[in-house]
Amino acid sequence: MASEKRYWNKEIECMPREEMIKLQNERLVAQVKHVYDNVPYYRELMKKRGLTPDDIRSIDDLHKLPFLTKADLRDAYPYGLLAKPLEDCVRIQSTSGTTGKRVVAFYTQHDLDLWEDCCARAIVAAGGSNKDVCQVCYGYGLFTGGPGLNGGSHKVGCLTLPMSSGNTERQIQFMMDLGSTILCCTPSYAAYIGETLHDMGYSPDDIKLKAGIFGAEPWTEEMRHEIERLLGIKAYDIYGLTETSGPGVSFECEEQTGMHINEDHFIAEIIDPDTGEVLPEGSKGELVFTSITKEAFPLLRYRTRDICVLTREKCSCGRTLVKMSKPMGRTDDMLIIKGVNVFPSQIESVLLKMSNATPNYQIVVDRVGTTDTFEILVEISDDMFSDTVKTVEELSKKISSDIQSILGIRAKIKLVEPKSIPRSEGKAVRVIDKRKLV
Ligand code: DLL
Repeated sequence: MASEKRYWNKEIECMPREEMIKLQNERLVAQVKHVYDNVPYYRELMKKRGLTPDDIRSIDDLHKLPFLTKADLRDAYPYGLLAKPLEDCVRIQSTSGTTGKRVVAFYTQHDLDLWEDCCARAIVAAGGSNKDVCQVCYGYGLFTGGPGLNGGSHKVGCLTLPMSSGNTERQIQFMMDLGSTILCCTPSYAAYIGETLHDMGYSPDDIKLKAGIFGAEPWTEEMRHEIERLLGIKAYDIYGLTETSGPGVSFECEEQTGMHINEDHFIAEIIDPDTGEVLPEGSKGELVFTSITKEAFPLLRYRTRDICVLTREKCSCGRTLVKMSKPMGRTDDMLIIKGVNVFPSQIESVLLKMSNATPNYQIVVDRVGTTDTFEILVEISDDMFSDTVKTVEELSKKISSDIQSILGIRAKIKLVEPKSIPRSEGKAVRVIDKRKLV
């Protein structure tokens, strides 16, 4: 199965480079005109730069356009960036942000269709077909995860289980009764489902799952291996954000070395987050997307704040679509502790290398006087829990020294009982920052 070539839309996914550029040029020119004519907010941004749609003739002119940021989306909330009359819009989705104004994205029927098509590509790349039973445990509702994968699964013709998240034992029961073969959820929830399966006395041999499509939060290669082991599946990454429709902006193929971006819908750039300068292929920087097919909520040069690398190296799957690395952090959720930049994924990689620690952790940052405190709660495994104090102390020291060697700062490690860190049914809460830095 793994070596089979699997495409939802082979013509697009394997399109020769020159043809893709031609398609992108045509779509970009039309999209800039559409936005200029219909979105006064963006028209003003362009005017400030002395630009009209005639100045954008191909993707070589893309760099001339102003960036759009989350602050713009908040400014224009709720209808200010809408590019179609309300009567043409059929859906909204929204970010999970709990502070300030939410980001609201709008869809015409055409937009929903394209979005679901992108998700269908991801499902097929993970081995899905109309013979599959696809269990969708991303949240449904305003969050894009459930509706996006649900729509993609329908398109592919899978028998779709719209479970949403939560009630994990019932998830497993359904998985067994209905013979689910594909699981879609956040990686942290996938790991939790895997743990619960084992706690219920089952093994991967008792279920029919073969693949999982996991995204919406950062996860490491080590976490992938752990999920693959717990559930006996191949775990595929999927990326997207509400602003660009939701999941399916990019997806992993069987090579599992980065996510192919659906370039017929999104033009990707990597920029220096400080200067805004476009960086050459292979550089690490902030990912910027221009959506060239969306009707209701098209975004030109939208700054995602996700840090990653793009590569056009030939992929053994045959797809010619550019690949993005896993996001390596964000320009905004990066923690600065004692002056050092800390990405939670760095801590996760350390923990996953320890046989007696679990990937369930929580970073607690606080400030006493002017000094930051940095504590990491780490759940130990069941086996370790019954071990001697000495072995537990040794594990704590090992984690502490590995973290210090990676980050250059000391963290206080607090080993806690198995299952004592609250589990998440959506995105895991990895960081508790009590410093009130803003
Ligand atoms: O998380 C959309 C989504 C749903 C993607 C289901 C994949 C699967 P938002 O809630 O708007 O949308 O959050 C978007 O989540 O900018 C990234 O920082 C992060 N993110 C999304 N996918 C991944 C991933 C959805 N595969 C923000 N790896 C993005 C790492 C991811 N981070």
